[in-house]
Amino acid sequence: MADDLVLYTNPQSRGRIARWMLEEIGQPYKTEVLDYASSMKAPAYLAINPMGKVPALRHGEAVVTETAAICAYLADAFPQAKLAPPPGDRLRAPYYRWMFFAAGPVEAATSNKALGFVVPPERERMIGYGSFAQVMNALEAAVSRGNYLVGDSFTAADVYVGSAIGFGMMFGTMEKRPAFEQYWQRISVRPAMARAKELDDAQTAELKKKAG
Ligand SMILES: N[C@@H](CCC(=O)N[C@@H](CS)C(=O)NCC(=O)O)C(=O)O
Repeated sequence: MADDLVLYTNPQSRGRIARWMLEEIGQPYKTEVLDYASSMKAPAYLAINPMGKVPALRHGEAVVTETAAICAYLADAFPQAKLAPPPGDRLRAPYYRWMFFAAGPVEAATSNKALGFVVPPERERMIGYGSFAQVMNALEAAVSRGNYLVGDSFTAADVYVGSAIGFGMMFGTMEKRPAFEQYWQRISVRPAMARAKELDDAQTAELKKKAG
């Protein structure tokens, strides 16, 4: 149907972030679970995301990939959920700032850390994230400003940046600074987060059962 929302995902992936965002939005959506070894690289899915990666979101005819873009798209497509400052509002500045900061510098710094790659100090100027320590310090200041990243209400930036922090601490790619732990505790109590987790955990169990 014209306005159908479909989430292409795997329950053990960044798709968990997109699902959390969908649960925050509160609109009905369908889920298509893809398998890492097969359907994610099959022509039918490559036509949706040529990267062969999840998550992806279809909204009618529109397709959006990249988890941060999915969160931002949903917040704008469903403004009644009040998960983004309206276009033109000055709060769009911190909203964009932290969303892009997490999708760029944070993602690159934590991935490189996981691979054991350290930027040589003399090359920090040309690397967009500078150093891992600089990224962590900037992020710590951002989450220490108030309860949320943007103004005084929860937004899609908290879903995306918060997930980077929460999952990062869980997988050991993010430092467990007290400010990160306190921020994660504040935002991970959202009922939408609990619903998303329950759905993804159930799907994980189902996949494991199928695999034997
Ligand atoms: N930049 C993408 C990254 C997506 C990504 O790497 N997804 C992983 C799972 S978390 C994946 O689909 N990997 C499968 C593969 O590359 O074969 C985003 O933010 O959505």
